[in-house]
Amino acid sequence: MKPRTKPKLHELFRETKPFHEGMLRVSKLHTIHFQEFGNPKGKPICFLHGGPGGGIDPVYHRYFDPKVWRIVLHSQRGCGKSKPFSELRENTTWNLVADIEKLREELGIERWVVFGGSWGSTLSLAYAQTHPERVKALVLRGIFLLRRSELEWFYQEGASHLFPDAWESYLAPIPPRERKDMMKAYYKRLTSPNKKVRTQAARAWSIWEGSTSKLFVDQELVKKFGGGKFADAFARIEAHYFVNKGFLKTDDQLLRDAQKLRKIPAVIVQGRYDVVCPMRSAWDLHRAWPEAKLIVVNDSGHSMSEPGIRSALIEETARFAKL
Ligand code: STX
Repeated sequence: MKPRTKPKLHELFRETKPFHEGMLRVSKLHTIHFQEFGNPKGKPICFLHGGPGGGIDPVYHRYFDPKVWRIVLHSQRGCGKSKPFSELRENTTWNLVADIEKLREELGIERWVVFGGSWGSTLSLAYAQTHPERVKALVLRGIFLLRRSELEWFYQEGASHLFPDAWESYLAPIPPRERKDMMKAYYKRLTSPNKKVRTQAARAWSIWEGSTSKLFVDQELVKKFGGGKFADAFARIEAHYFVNKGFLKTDDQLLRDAQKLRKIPAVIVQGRYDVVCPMRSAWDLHRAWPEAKLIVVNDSGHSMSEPGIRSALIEETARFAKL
């Protein structure tokens, strides 16, 4: 781990309009929405959003210099403008990995840098471990390996000790007798035919994550997470992936398969006070894959918008522009 003696602050790049946008049919059921920003002749970079179920946001392209990069974003199955919205059928990690390949081929891109935080880091690892020859470099933030211990920390007990106030609202929709397995109890409600039950559960689940994502609670973020439409896909898709153990073969699959990545240049950006995806996972990944440079941002939590995280991501991504 390299100590960051004097971290520099970097501002986001200016907002630009996409030069290409479309819908790509990836199965009989699913069509995904994608956008391309920046320089059509630039270096391709694939942005993988979080959740799963978070969708793309207008701020995401602003982490990349539009003169240098051809920035490709898409909303994964069931979220953002992808259709059908909030759909859980045919929605697994390996479906999403296959979709990334379909999008790459559709756009005529040979190899690209892959950038992902939180669930985006999980999906980046799964993609790069399946198609290492397609990945020039990896920029990973807020590492999430989807291990049982990580899920329990955030959804069952752990983070509850740091945010007992927000935790009360997360517990509220679940009766005490069902609280032994919160993910299961939430999944049941999130897939309920009763719309009121589903909406109430989606809001509470999403607000819990929105309340804990930053070092200082950001009411705007909490509001966004509690918004009806966003919350529905975010909560349902997350809970679906988590009760299904991320569709991984073993608990430590993504960590063990890190050895497949050892020739790929990589950087891990991790907030020291990340409560959603605690640093333990970034550390374990760095131990399994010492070639990946670990940057610990000492004054940050989970969100990519934290000034220290944003700055490190901008600085480190720029280094990969020569590849
Ligand atoms: N989920 C963490 C995650 O991937 C356990 C995540 N948290 N917030 C987000 O993603 C968005 C900012 C994309 C909504």
